[in-house]
Amino acid sequence: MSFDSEMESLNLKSNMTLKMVEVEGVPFFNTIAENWDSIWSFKARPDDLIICTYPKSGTTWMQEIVDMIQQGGDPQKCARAPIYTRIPLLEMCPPRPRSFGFELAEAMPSPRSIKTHLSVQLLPPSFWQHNCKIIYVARNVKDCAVSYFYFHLMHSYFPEPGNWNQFLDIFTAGKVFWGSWFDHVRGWWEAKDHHPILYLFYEDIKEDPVREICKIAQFLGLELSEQVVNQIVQHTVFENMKVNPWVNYTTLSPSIMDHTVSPFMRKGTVGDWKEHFTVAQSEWLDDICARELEGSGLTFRTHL
Ligand code: PPS
Repeated sequence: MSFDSEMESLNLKSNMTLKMVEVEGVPFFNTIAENWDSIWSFKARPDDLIICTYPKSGTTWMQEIVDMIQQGGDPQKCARAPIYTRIPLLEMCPPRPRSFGFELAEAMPSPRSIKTHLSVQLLPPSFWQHNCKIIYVARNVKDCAVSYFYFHLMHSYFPEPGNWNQFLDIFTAGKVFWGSWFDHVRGWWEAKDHHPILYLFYEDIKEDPVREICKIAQFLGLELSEQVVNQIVQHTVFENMKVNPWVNYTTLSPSIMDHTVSPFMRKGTVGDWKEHFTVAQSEWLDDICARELEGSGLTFRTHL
């Protein structure tokens, strides 16, 4: 089946479903492709902080951790706006009248934190020119795929994912929005040798949030007391984020995200993939992963 006919076979869920158009070989929402010149020419500032991930890798978790660190562990200050306004997704171009991510970012006072899912070669050059700090979070491919599958079901901009087997094929081939997981995690891993990039793993944060929060604070040049670290851990633990409207996306219209189909804060665990993968699918993806990441030194944990 050709790429185009495969895409057509992904049924449009509603009149809000966005089309898939490639930018430099990476599939995006058509609205992102149409506004690519504005995204690519985005003007960074030297004190910008980028939070970068492949979709469904713990972005929102990292956004709230970073904001809590910057607000000295005060949850009231983090309740000033929903997470997607406090730390906008740079390349997001939702249907009007909603603002585009780069417009929100342009209007923000410094210092700004900005979210992106762009792969390394597509990050606007101004961020490299200004040597902006970047926090990258990677999550193992199996849990990431499962989380992305459910996100397709509940988010109206995404097409119907088909059944799990069909989605896994498309995901593994990189024919999903924001492209190949393998290229993404590997590209950013290699970039960290030349730029100020703190490369973190979802599984590590889950295992020892205190350790990882201290790493982040150090990277940001901030000192936190033990008490503040513990407040941040408590505030950002999955069970609390799940019921926090400032981070759980329930403030978006249900016509965009339908949490009754699958909540944004779904499981928040390492190893949920075991409920979805057959043994054959798991071994198949292990082989692809080993091949795609060969020689990079990059390894992932799929259980704790
Ligand atoms: S997005 O849409 O790409 O920005 O999504 P993203 O935030 O990257 O990923 C969503 C998944 O992260 C889980 N999540 C968390 N896990 C552990 N702890 C906390 N605090 C937390 N917050 C969000 C969320 O539940 C999604 O994963 P799944 O596996 O679907 O539950």
